[in-house]
Amino acid sequence: GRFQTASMSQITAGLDATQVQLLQEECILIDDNDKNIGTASKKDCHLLENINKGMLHRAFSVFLFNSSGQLLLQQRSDEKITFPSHFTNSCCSHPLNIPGETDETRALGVKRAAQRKLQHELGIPPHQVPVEEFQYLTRIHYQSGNVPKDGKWGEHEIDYILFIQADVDVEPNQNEVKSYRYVNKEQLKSFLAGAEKEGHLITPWFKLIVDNFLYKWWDNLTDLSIFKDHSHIHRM
Ligand code: DMA
Ligand code: MN
Repeated sequence: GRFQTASMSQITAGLDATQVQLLQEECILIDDNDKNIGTASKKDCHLLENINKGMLHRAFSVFLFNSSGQLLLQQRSDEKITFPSHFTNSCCSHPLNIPGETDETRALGVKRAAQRKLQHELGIPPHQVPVEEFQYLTRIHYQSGNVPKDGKWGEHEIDYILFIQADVDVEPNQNEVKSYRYVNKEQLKSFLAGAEKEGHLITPWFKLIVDNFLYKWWDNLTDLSIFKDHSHIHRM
């Protein structure tokens, strides 16, 4: 076939065993229009060798706000294979090729995956983030090599942006999450402005979303309907 199927344990030598296990997850392969065209392992989807040949998968990014309107930021664990130790939005991952998560009706598949990963990464009980409470804003198509640059791993996704406002109990899974904090707009702006000087790494997709969309959406948490765009995929 067109893509490499990675099987050599050499590729994952020295990486965290738990994170290597998760590379076996089955992601959803898509074309440029987000049409489901098959499946591939999380490992194959994130190898630059495949990405450089056009392999593209479906993903989501959750922005969780508490009832005071503060955004939950997470710092990825040092064990993550892609973008370790980076600060980013509340939770990101992929809908999997499993019953329920391939469902494209009202983006139900990605919403179910979001609920699953909020529990896995942050210990948030699913009943505190009901699937019907997620608001699907739009989709972003982007690509990035890993940081720190390892020449092996990267991202190439169409990313569903999901907002949810809920007061939740957070108990981080330390293999996934190094730290978390809630920030208001001013705190996020000063955190990002000082990040380079302070040595804080920020994920590329979070930067893109902040620079292009976040604040205008954040200003309208109580009525996001006019911002929802389910037809256009933003190429970034
Ligand atoms: C992948 O997130 C999704 C985006 C939008 C970058 P991730 O690397 O946190 O996925 P996972 O938690 O499944 O490793
Ligand atoms: Mn991905």
